[in-house]
Amino acid sequence: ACLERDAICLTHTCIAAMTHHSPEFQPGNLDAWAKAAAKSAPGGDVNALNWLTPDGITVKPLYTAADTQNLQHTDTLPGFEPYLRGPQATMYAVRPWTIRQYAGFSTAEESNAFYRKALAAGGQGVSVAFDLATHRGYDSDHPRVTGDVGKAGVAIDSVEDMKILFNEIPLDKVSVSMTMNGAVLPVLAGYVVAAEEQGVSQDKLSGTIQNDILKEFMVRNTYIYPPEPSMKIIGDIIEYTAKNMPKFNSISISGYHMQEAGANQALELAFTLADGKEYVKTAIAKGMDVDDFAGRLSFFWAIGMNFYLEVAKMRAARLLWCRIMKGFEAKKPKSLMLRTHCQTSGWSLTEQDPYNNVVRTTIEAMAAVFGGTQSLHTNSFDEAIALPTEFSARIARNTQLIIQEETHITNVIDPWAGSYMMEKLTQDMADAAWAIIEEVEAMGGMTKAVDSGWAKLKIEAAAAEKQARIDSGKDVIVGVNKYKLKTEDTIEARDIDNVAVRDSQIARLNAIKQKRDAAQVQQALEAIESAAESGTGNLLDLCIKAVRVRATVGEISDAMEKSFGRHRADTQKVTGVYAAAYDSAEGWDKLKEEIAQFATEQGRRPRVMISKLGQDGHDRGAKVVATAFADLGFDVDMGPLFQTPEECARQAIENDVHAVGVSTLAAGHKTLVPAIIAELKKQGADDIIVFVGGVIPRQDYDMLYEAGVKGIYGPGTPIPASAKDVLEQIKKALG
Ligand code: MLC
Ligand code: 5AD
Repeated sequence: ACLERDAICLTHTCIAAMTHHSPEFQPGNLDAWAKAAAKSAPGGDVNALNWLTPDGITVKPLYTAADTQNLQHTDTLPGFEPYLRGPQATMYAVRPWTIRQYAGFSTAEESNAFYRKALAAGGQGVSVAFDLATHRGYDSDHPRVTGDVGKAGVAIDSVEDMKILFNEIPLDKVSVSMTMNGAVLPVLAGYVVAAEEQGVSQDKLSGTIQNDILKEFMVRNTYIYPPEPSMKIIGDIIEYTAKNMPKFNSISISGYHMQEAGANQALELAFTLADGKEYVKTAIAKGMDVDDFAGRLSFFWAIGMNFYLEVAKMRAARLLWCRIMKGFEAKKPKSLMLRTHCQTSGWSLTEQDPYNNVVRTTIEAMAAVFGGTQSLHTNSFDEAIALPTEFSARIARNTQLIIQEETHITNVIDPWAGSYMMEKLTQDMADAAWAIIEEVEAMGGMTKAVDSGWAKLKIEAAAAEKQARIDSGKDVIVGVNKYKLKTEDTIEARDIDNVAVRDSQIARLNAIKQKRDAAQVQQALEAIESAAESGTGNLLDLCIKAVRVRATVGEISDAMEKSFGRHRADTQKVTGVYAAAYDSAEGWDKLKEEIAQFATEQGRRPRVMISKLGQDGHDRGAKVVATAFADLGFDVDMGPLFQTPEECARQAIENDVHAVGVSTLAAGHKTLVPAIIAELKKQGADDIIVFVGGVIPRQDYDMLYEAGVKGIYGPGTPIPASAKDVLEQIKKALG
């Protein structure tokens, strides 16, 4: 009788009651429910209510005890193997996660002031964002980084900058995360020496260095050296920290950037754990005992809008890592438990109607917390526009404080446990990821999967599919492809005076170079160079010595580059994926026809070069645009990463393109875009038009148009719309 009433009846209590009392509703006998549900299901088919996720997992409208009958993990406890329910026995009931907001911009002084204010206002840990020049091992005076210094993070050239960065932040008490992968040695060394000069010894330092190079080759792209020497560096860091810095996490194995680049949750989970396996193998190959270092390996997930799957992913991650580490014969509990940081998804946030982002971030933060994170960054609502202002950073931080201190969510450990759905999805997610891990294993491990470009292409294909689903309205984003505002208010955005930062950094660099003992610096750099060459000696140890005598980030990086070389990536791109997933033929076919017609009239297809300028390695957008434009019929060249405006102009001219499209996500546009236009002119090709896409505050549009830009396509622009506009602009330029 109960089942003939409405859906509200199907609450957990009701189902539980029915399971006990109603013979027609045994877990094994769902026919009665299916019949009742079919009455209101589309086409009378309950299966039509299933959702097949991008991970290939079927999420059903109803889960019952039948779904959890054969699961093995369901009666485990937190703080015990396989740690699925959390690494600590008490979790947040005793100590909530660390509120650790990632931040850094312009100078060390400004960033230090920001950290201190944040700590005073409820922040609990520090997390440093470095500028792209630092990431890539260039001092601020290097000609390749003119547009990047101080932009996407703080500029650090030497230990003097580091000392200012951590001024009055007691490094024996406050744990510090540093997101650094390329120039990981000089930066970690700088932190160690800054602490030393603050009176804090290495054994007291607690924190985390990202130090995860494999994902850089796949997605984040702030590598310096080729894979092999990069892995050697990681081995040296694990070795040194295990010996001298027992409280310091030697690595933060990151899936975050994979999801940001387009990966679904199963891919993110699988590739990240597979990366973890490679690092374990690297350290073991150095002769280390697994239990001497594994307890300080940590992880990092992105948490997007796919609420249930994100919670399931985090639970599955702990289950699988325990399984993997047992495979390495790890014995200590700390070696078997996966501890993680999470960051809400930047990609999920929109430029349009930006206060909606507060809501999105709250939902994502809840998923991270229900998933049992150890540390969390919540993004600011102006994410898709610029780096956070004081105001937006406060709201982001308060989102976590409110969850911690107002909701009582922290009182219960792993509260989703026992949910039929959550337990089943946890298993489904674990199975989906494990299948990918086995596929990677069959290829010879993640280093091989990365080297061959396979892993990167898998993520790029997922990104192109996702974009096509959004552009054709299948995936809804409120305020972007549905419920759009007629007019958008502009909001205040942080602006960084890149020229002033660069000038002050150069002045400080020059002062340091005058004061230091040049012979000592030379000697220390030579020691690094010869260790890099011979493969003997611990590079972190040598870098710490060099930093003490005031060698700079750029000099130390150069010393190693001499024998390691600088990595150059192939630019492969996927094809056909966007078109296949784009589900709205109307405008698409018409545009394809127009492009074909252009080719007939002009004797060749419209040719565009998609470019990344400066040190900005975020290439998801560029790759998605390139593949979609190609699917539409454009002839597309993909410029290599890290071009200078001059190199980009030269390549555009050599390839005889009609247009250059600059993709910019790291705030370098005000310097780099006018520079490419000037270079094209200088090299006699001002007939090549320039358009720009990416994260660009509205406030900057006018100056870009005045500089000669023909089109600006912010986040959320459907690709067919930008493609049509580019085609029109090319036609106009051709007269
Ligand atoms: C915690 N503790 C408990 C407890 N909860 N003890 C008893 N009972 C409980 N319930 C103990 C822990 O064991 C630990 O001690 C100490 O308290 C601190 O807790 P933690 O849980 O380890 O937290 P934390 O120190 O914050 O470390 C979290 C971490 C770490 C392990 C995930 O690696 C970390 O902070 N990562 C942050 C990474 C980050 O911010 N990255 C930013 C990337 S941004 P003990 O002694 O056991 O250690 C980015 C963007 C870009 O990458 O630019 O692309
Ligand atoms: N300060 C604060 N947050 C930053 N992010 C990147 N750089 C900074 C910075 N300097 C955040 C954004 C981005 C993610 C990678 O990290 O949310 O999406």
